Amino acid sequence: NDITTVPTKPFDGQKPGTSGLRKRVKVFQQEHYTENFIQAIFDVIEPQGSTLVIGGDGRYFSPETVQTILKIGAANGVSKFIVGKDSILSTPAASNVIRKYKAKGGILLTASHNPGGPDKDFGIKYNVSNGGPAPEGVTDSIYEKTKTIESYKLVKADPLDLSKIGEFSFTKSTSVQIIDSVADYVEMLESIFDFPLIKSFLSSRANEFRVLFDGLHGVTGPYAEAMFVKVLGLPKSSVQNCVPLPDFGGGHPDPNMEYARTLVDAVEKDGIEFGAASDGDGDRNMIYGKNAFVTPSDSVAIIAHWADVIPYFKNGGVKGLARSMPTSKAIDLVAKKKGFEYFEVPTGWKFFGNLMDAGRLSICGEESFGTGSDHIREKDGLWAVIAWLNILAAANAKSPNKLIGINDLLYSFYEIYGRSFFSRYDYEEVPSEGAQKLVDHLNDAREKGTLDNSVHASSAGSFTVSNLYDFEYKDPVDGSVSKKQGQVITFSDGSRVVFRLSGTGSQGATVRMYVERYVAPEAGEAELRRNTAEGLKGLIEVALKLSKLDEFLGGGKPIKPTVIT
Ligand code: VG1
Ligand code: CO
Repeated sequence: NDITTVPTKPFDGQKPGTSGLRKRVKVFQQEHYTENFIQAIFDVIEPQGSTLVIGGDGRYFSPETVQTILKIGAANGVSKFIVGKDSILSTPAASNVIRKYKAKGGILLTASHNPGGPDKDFGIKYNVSNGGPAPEGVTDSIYEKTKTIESYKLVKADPLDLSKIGEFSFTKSTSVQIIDSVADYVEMLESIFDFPLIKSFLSSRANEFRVLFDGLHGVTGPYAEAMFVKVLGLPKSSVQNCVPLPDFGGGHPDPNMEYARTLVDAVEKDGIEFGAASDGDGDRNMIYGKNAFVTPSDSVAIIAHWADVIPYFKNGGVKGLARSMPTSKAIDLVAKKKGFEYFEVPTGWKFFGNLMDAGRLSICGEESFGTGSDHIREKDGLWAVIAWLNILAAANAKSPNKLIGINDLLYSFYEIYGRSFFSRYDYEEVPSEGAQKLVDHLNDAREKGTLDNSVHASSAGSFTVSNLYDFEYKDPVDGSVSKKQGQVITFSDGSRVVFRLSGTGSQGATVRMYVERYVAPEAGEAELRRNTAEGLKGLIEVALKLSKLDEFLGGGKPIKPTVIT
């Protein structure tokens, strides 16, 4: 086939963030914009003779972009593309497919939990051969290429029908295999969990323990139907909003109490014991049941605590644990008690991959509803949900008379380890100057030591600042250093507040404030079971005052967070 070279000019700002390049659809639709970024990927990865996977959450502008990737990829020497049917492969499913078929890497078309549609967001992310997000070295090189690009190459070819499974020749030297989006993923989960145990638990307690999964019209719908209805034999009513839509039905496919309203409402209305939801691309999860909410920081710690009821960990052992820096330290306590190595890495899943590849990490998570393990190199929403069902099934197998529910697992965990009250306040799309002033203010305090040992009164007693630092990470495997990964204020009682700017927004700046306060088991039941907002009230007052957040972001007036999780 003829290869055409198309002249182009660089676009500003094609810098991948925490998780790929995310912009408004309209930005990607500009002539040459998407092509430039894709060519920049091929300029970096040496694609000659390679196999690449293409997947994504099926959002608006995905099918067109798949065709663009095929044409540019064929011109750049890719031998074979493996593509999810209808351009759909959830992020965890794509990670698995890259690993299973030993591909060189994969291109994922997703902006995760950001809304989709013609006026909303699109995203492109490159994953490497271990199935995980490209490390910073690679994304930096891609960005450098976008700044000097003068042309891209493409072949002339008719659009390929993405709805037919099978292997097709696209050009003389490039073939395309369209695969079932779900089958490999289901097979993988079946090799990890104790499905006979989960099935017997769900069928024997069907009246007392109902399950509801909400796909929020993201990519997980077909995966969830396969798992819950086909594999676990639950009724069809145990899944809802499971048809993936290019605009997610107009919603915000983010599994938290704010945006997963359809789940929260249904759980409350019908008194459902176990509810769960996932995000647009299927890597996040929320566990939420009748009067029971699991913070992601607790979720990963509890999975780690119970790991040996999951066959994958029972057989392979737990090699180590990890969390992203702002995530609560609950999982550290599990590691200490059980004697596992543990790590604190910067926000974003890419930092876990090296540790896993080196055989030092099995279970990890982020406070942003991300939980996962070394079965793949992305966080995995449905994996986490099934992990919880596996744990509940195992706990109930030992308790034939009393049903053990979500709260029982939480409370028994707190009794052993104590509780890390945790919350995150997001201030979305605030003016960048204000956000920068807040960062500068904290930098200034750090340099001059003005906050050191200062005492701050609150409605819940006083807090004394013990330290203020910029989080920096040195990868223990390859020695690479990532600086300025968030500003941390610690207090003498072990409490902690973190400020960070988001790296996934598509417009303006988003400031995240993370607060954590630890309460030891000796504090007693009443204290351990308090509501999160109450448990953190005093610390939040102090955090807002210290950072002068209202002054910088609200122009002196109190400003409310857009979302509290
Ligand atoms: C956010 C989360 C982070 C997560 C990232 C990608 O990043 O805080 O924990 O890894 O999204 O998740 P940021 O830079 O906006 O804080 V996903 O599901 O969007 O791939
Ligand atoms: Co996601």
